[in-house]
Amino acid sequence: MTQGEHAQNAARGRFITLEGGEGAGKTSNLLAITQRLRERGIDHIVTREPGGTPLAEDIRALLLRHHEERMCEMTELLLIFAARAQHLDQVIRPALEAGKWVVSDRFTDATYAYQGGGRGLNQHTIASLESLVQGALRPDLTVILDLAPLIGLERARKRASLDRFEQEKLEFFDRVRASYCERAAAEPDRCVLIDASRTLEEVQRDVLSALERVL
Ligand code: T5A
Repeated sequence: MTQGEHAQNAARGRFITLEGGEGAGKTSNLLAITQRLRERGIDHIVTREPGGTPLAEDIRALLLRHHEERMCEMTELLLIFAARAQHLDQVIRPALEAGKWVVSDRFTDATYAYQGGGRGLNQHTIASLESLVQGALRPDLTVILDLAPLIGLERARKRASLDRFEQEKLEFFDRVRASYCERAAAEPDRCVLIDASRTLEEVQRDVLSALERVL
């Protein structure tokens, strides 16, 4: 790396993502992260996927809504990456380049878990789109909340009516979970797997300890 690239890298904000199955507690734990960043005086933005910009939120609505026509797996995958391209262009890259930290509720690990593990799409296809849309950009830290799907879906069910993904069969979510665990094991420097079946306080304590890796 040249001196200029070192300086550019040092000035760039950090990119943190939260992942996990349905109702694993991403949104609840995101609050703990942003509170800690505020306490440390770190300028940051909070965003989510699919979504994060008005156009990408429209794509999110299309993805989560029930349709009479079956959405084929490839359409779903391309819509997710279309939303991501918009999100990266409008929100994530500009923030990181301005030195802000970005905390995102889900990112591409969700695509590997849901479209790869859950839907059974080829990992190489996902990896090609990841390179095409993101270039070399990857999160600096990914916190994966691990929870038995039955518990997560029960939590999600209590909170709101179930969307198109949440109505999948339990086996789908078992594959999603297994895929997240595989990713955590394959990339231990970036990913931290946290047992989300405990109390929110216990989970938050581990999430904040994982955050120390990048602080
Ligand atoms: N998707 C997304 C893909 O298929 N591919 C992709 O590439 C991407 C990016 C929407 C869907 O999109 C799919 C996956 C999703 O199905 P979403 O809205 O982020 O993504 O996903 P959801 O899992 O639906 O988000 P939820 O808001 O339902 O779940 P969270 O954020 O994980 O959970 P949270 O914090 O809202 O908590 C749920 C409930 O549990 C309680 C909370 O108070 C809340 O009521 N709770 C706890 N209760 C007890 N103990 C704890 N430790 C608790 N933690 C939270």
